[in-house]
Amino acid sequence: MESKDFFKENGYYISRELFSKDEVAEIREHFMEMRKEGPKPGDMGGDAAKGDKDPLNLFPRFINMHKWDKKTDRWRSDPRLTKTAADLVSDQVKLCQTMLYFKPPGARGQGLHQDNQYIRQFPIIAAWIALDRCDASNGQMVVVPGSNKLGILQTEKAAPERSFTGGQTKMPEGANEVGLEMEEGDVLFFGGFTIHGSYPNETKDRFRRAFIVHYFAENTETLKEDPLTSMSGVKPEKP
Ligand SMILES: O=C(O)CCC(=O)C(=O)O
Repeated sequence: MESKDFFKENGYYISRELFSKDEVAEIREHFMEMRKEGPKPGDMGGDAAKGDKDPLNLFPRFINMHKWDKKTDRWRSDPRLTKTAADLVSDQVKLCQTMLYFKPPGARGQGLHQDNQYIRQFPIIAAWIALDRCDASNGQMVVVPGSNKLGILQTEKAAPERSFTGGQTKMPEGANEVGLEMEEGDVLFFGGFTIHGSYPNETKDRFRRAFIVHYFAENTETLKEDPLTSMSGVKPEKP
């Protein structure tokens, strides 16, 4: 099946080996060095009350690094990402946000959700670049194929021992979760209505790092704020 048809049907598409091992190593090392520099604007993930028992306190997620990091600013507009994203949404794309998930050994995942439960403009599309091999043991990405056709869904609280974010999608009946095995340099593209997320990294020694760029289509529509379908309406459970 053509990439575009696959994306339309399933809500995601993996472009294998889009980045070389050397490129991935450069991106990975750049962000590991940057993490050592200390706190950055928008850091998120750890539970401060747990101290060094929560690995995400040492490796919180970066967000919008392009605002203060020149390399991110360059990488986010790599034509391999923007052209594929534009082709899949059948429109030009423009930047929405950049993120870097470190997901160290023992880290919690992120409750399954639709990105449009956070970002209220659509269409959006994510390019999720694997910086490590990802499989079930280190908390690979999980998607619900076909959920892209369901529109915006209801939210609910996520389990704090499994998810570093407070909310998740209320799973529709019959939803079939599929774990995606990826190698470093593979890129997963997924749309804003596609249910996706990840479970904890159960390994003792393998990171599951990802560099993520979200794009808006050039032409978007707005979803009204609605406490039932928006993550801002979810009051997280205390861990
Ligand atoms: O990397 C993950 O575990 C989740 C990422 C995600 O939800 C996203 O990029 O929108």
